[in-house]
Amino acid sequence: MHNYENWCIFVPRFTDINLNIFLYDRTMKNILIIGSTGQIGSELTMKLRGIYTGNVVAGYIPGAEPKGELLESGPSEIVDITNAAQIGAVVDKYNIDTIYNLAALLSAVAENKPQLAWHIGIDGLMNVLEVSREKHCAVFTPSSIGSFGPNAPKDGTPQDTIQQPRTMYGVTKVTGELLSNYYALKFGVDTRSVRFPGLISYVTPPGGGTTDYAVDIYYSAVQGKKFVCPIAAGTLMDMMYMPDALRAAIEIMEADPTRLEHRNSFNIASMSFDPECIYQKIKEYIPEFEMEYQVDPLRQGIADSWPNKLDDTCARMEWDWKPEYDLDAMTKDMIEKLRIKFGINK
Ligand code: AKB
Repeated sequence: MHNYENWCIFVPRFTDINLNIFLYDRTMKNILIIGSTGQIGSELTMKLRGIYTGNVVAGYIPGAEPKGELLESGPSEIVDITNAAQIGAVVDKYNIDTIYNLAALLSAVAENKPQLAWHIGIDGLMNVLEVSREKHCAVFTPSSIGSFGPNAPKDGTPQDTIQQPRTMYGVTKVTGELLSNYYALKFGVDTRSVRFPGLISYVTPPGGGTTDYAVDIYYSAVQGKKFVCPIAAGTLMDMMYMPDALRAAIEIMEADPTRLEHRNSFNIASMSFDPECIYQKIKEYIPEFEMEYQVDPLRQGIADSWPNKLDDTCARMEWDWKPEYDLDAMTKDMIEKLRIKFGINK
């Protein structure tokens, strides 16, 4: 069933030659999500399936198979990002026009496996871009606050500034931004991206990120456990609630290309806090909650090299980006949803 609010008139560019006006359905897209069972992918795939009427294909690797609703609500296929032929075959089979490339190792894991991080992040991206060049797909590849290094301005980090990360994660993110821009300029591939902050969600836990503490802290609080924080008090980082992040990923791909002065990648922001601040916020809802610090030198080193807070003015100007959740609204929702998840009545 089509929702006619989503239909729009498409006027071909050369109207003097061909005066036909086509009606086309903006919700008709065939989408492949690479890494569909990860922290972002598991929720983004479901959200895309709720919006688009075409095939929304959940790409996964063996060992990370989709389950439950994710498996049952649409097609899924094995898609290893390091295998270009496999990506191409799935694109052909489902007539894919848009690829969400979510395959990556998060920052702390990437520091321990730098070669694999490059292989997935860059060799994999190259495969996605080549398939997209040949088969005319639009591509979303997330970047991160980790694409900045210690010599970028820490507060109000601008959209366009020095990007010299000292982590392999950051190196792959900056390289990915440049490579994606190159494919847009050189080959006209419709590549777009946002720089995600730490993402917080009650659905699928992250694995191996520097910002993961801001998810883990809610799990401990709701389950009545003392939280051991691996990040030092006073360490500010940008964070975002998953519903805002999912909306950003979809809105940037729907944005009017004639308004975009940037493509890869846009700063987006919604809240910035340190461990003490989120701890105090949770205590407003769970007063008995306790936390102690055992700083992890690897994660702390990475966090110290990242910005405190990004300036997202360009995203606001070029595609009307606007977050909906602040720390208080997120905390309320996280606690409510995790209590339901764990069957805790309060
Ligand atoms: C990580 O901590 O590695 C990620 C990120 C901020 O990109 N969550």
